[in-house]
Amino acid sequence: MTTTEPQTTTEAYRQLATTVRDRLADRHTQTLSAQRAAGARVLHYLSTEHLPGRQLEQNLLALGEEVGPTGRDHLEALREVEVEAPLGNGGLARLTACVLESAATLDLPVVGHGLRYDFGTFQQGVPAAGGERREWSLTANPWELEAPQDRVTVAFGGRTEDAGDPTGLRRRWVPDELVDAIPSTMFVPGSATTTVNAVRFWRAATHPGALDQERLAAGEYAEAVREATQAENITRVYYPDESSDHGRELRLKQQYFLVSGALQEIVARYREDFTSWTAFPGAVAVQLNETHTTLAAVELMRLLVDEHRVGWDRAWAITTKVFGFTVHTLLPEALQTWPIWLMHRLLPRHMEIIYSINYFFLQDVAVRFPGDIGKLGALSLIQEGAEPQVRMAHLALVSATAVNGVAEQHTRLLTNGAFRSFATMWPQKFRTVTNGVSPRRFLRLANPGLSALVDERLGGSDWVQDADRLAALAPMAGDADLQEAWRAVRRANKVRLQERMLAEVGVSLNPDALCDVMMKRFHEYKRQLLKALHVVTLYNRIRSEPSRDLAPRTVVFAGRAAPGYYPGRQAMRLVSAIAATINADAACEDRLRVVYLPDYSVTRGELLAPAADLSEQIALAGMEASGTGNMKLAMNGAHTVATRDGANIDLRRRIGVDGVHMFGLDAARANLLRTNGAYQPHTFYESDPELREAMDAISSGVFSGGDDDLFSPLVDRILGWDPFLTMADYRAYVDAQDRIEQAWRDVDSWTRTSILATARSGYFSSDRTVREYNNQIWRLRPVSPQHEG
Ligand code: B1H
Repeated sequence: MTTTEPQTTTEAYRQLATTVRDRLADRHTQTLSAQRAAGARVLHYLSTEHLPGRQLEQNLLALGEEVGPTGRDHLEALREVEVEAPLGNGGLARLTACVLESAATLDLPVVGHGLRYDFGTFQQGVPAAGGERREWSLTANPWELEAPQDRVTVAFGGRTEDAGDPTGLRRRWVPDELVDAIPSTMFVPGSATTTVNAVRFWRAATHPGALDQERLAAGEYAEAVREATQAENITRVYYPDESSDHGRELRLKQQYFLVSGALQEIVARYREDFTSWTAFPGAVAVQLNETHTTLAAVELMRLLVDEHRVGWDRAWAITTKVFGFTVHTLLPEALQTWPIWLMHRLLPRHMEIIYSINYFFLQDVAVRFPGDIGKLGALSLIQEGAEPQVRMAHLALVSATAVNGVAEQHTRLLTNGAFRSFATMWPQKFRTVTNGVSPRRFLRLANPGLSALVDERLGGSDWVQDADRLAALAPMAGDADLQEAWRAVRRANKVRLQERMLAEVGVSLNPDALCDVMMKRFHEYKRQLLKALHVVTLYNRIRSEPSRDLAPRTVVFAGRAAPGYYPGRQAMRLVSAIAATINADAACEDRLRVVYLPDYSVTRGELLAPAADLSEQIALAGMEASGTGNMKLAMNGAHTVATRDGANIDLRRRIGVDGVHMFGLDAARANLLRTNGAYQPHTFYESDPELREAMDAISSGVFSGGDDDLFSPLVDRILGWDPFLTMADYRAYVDAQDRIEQAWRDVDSWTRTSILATARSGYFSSDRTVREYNNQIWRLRPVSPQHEG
């Protein structure tokens, strides 16, 4: 690829990116024509969160640009300039990107839709400072192409009125606020195919009619403009804090803004090709990522019934064939509800439609569960109470043709728990599509050393498109030459990590130490605290017995917490305090190092995954829907220490018991203990000296410069209540870690298991995930565009 004489690396990056993007744009146009010519059904994947990661290398790879050794150096520098789009938080957002990339790789007609925030989620490290948002401005992203010609108008507020429909089901909405939505396209090339799909990121813009002409005429220019441009704030900032009414309102506005932009575009495109509505479900499928995009079903009803005068029953028959709904959580608090007063104010017509959907739905419930009044209240789309709410999950369950959990245990817990009655009513609606991760992103790009070794051993790189082929490594796992080469690559990855850590956090690591990685959002249920207690235990052992034979270990924590989530931020603070104390203690040198790595991102994950010897997946059983970090790390050859939770269970079944070290309570026992009133966390503290010493060290100020107030609330909380059973699982966890340490000392056997983890990770490719979505729900036909790149 040729570029004119660039002045700086940043400029060179931008020039190259722009050239690559334009080529992708051409291929995208060809892809769209081919899909259209084939009359293909198109799936629209709606998600409020996206984490596509850095684009340059991935897109060059997709275009088949050969990067020679000098180009590689050059590329290395250019790659580091790229700031990834911070449009999401964690697994859910990254899963979206993996699914979209796999769909393109499989030549499936899939379009992503998201929100084009100006300010993303970058949040700087140690949380005492409160966190920082970093701007990610439109001009700074060379990967997107704005499409102002595709602008649509989104309405809010106002009232509804009679539209002359005798059934009253069609009405007219008279909104009082109009906002324009402008999509930007980011291209999603498939791997080893010319298919280039796209994500549409919707940005709020001033509606031309919104300027108050009278005020302008009166010379009140500033006021008129300020008011009119207010609307642009809808997509200004990612993830407003929901603790205030104002934040909640903005969040709801964002969600509706996204689905309205997407649905208007979908319906308009459909109308270009079809005159009747009969073909709509055959032409369009929509996947709802979590409850955040549920309003899409209501918006489709509004468009059909009010704007296109389709009768209610027919519109409902169409709507209920279009949507798939993916659930990503088990936490009751994550199942969204919206106060009815807020819905009335912002979306009065949608509220009416929800009432009508609920009316008809509850009639079905009454037939299905005759005489069971309790069922009506339990299943209703409206949750009664002092502040009645719309239950978005129920709305999605009623509207969708298929509902899926993201790992087998997850679906089982949902259908036996929160969604039990729905599963009784519609057993055929429920299924599992186990998550996966892209082997391009997380093995090929993240771990070039291991990829080259795998290529060499397998005689080619077909595994990049067909991860099941990694299985051919399994028979070689005992081969001494391969083991040695495997270790050399892994060590080089740790050296790379070591260099970055030294430069960025000033901590020097021992590349021969066991690299123990916990990378994930900070959340109480994920139990960073349990890991912290283990680290403190190791520290106490070194302090009490300096000559003790301990395998050297580096523990890395990486993750972010929502700005308003106090327990998460406290845990981050504790972890960084522990790191500071241990790293400053000469007794720990070369034996124990702890790092809290700030600014967690996809790019950070790509640095950590290839270096991790041990993957921490220790959420309380029954809490983690699936997890995807578990897959990223195992694919790179990490051993896993895990609870019996989410996809850890699948991981153990596929990878084997040597590679996935299980410990602790299972979901049933954990649930019993949490609910039967018998749990007394302090008894564990009293009966386990190592646990007691660890807790005492934290509360007495060992990690807070003698300040015994800083962390004692945290300690008191887990001693008194401990909702995530940290105390109950501590001993099992520490014992598992001790066994892992023994296993680590047997270098050959450890390496063999590491090779087997990679060899058996093919199932966890998002290509398999997307194939399952397609076979079970979307039913798209692949279209391969036959054209020159
Ligand atoms: C997951 C979320 C999530 N589940 C609410 N739910 C959010 C919920 O902005 N919010 O309000 C944001 C994110 N994220 C994760 O999804 C699960 O915890 C993981 O277990 C799972 O692997 C991942 C992808 O399915």
